Amino acid sequence: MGQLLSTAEVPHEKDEAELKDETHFTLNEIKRLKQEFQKQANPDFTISKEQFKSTLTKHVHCWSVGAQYIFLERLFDAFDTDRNKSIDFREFIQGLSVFMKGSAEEKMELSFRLYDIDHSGSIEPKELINIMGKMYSEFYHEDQTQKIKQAVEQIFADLDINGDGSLSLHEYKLMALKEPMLIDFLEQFLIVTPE
Ligand SMILES: [Ca+2]
Ligand SMILES: [Ca+2]
Repeated sequence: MGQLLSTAEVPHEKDEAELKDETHFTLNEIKRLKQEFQKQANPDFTISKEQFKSTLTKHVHCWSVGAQYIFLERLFDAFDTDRNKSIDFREFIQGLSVFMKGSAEEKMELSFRLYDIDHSGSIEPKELINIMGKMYSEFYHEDQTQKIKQAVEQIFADLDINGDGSLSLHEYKLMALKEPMLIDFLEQFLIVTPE
């Protein structure tokens, strides 16, 4: 798996069938998404961050354009699993499969990656402060920095079980039980409109 599209060419029938097996999409849905992808794609069948944003804007609901921008920036990063700053068709389909149709568990893993800005595999306080700060500044007019820092301190006091100063995926998943608001915070974007 993965090799067939690694050269980022237009996917063939067999790649589409493979993607169907790996994701929650039907073959028809994959073909339709391919057309949508193709409208934006470069000749090597990849899309840049800007192309990604304009492809997904209509699928993402947001209370403000600014929040949508921040969210799509993070989503691009989470979709770009090989971190080459472009999204190939496989990354697109695999990411969308979780985004649009993923199980609660898969969506939680995606939202973990949205917070894990440096791809270290764990969430550090500065990452939470950064994203919550940007999001809240779209929502509130006065400066929330102090409140956010306190909230993040409390989250780490509660959830950083092994005390290493970062949240592992396992610790993050416990947050769903203890601090559902923080998970909902990003997951509210993960509800997408069917076409
Ligand atoms: Ca990539
Ligand atoms: Ca990190």
